[in-house]
Amino acid sequence: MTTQLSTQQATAASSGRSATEVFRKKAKAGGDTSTDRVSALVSELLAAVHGIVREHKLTYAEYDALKSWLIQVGADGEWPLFLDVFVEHEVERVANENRQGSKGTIEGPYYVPGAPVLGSDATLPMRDGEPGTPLLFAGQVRDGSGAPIGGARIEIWHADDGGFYSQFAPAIPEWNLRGTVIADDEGRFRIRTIQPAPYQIPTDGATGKLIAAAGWHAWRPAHLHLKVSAEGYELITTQLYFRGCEHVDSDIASAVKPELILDPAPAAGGNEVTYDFVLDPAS
Ligand code: MBD
Ligand code: FE
Repeated sequence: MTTQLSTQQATAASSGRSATEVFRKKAKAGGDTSTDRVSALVSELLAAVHGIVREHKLTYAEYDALKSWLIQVGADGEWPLFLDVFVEHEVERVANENRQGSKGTIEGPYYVPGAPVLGSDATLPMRDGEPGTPLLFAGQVRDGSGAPIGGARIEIWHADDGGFYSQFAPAIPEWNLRGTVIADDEGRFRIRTIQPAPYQIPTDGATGKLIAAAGWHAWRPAHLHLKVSAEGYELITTQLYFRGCEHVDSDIASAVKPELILDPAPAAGGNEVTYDFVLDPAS
């Protein structure tokens, strides 16, 4: 259960500001996009907008509402959240369409590099009496021929039993439910954690207000985030979901794929599930 205090304090402004700061640290503006490509991409985006204006006879009141909303997305620090929820899934599909190994999906706004390094038989950092159903998540990392990849890195991060991420909601220890697990010589890992709760887009920020105005729901199904990597292989960014869990068929971020749904089995003292990763050779 989440306390009333942390529910009230996990505001759009607190999570959005952190997500914007984290993104600025990793992003290099500009990249290597040529002038021609910038011109083509921006022209087509604007032409699509103009087409919608004509087709729906957009009013000045609606145009002003759009302007206010765009200004508010920035003020709330919600560009990472908005874009990762509504756009990243298509970028990920295109980027990984030729992948042979395990499926990936979107990264989302709440990854932080540098989580504590743990051995192959790991318990994620968590608070005394961390609420939630215990989960043992185990598996093996292999290449396309089935050979184990010893020493593979499994970075894992996920929300707590209230749906909150450490570093993006107040009063949670810095690396809570985040770790960098190093697989053993046979590529195997065992990770003890708790099952995350579904994630609700903050209702007090620009993204949540848009969702409410459109009459949509604001939920992502419960999920584990992972980055799996090894020297000489392509890194996979992925998420795993839980069969039968709420919103698994209606993710607001459109990031669920059938291959990414786990079937945990009840065991003594919690749930257990296995999942193996297959990495492509580095290109
Ligand atoms: C999340 O937890 C998430 O994973 C994504 C993609 C967007 C918003 C919140
Ligand atoms: Fe998430």
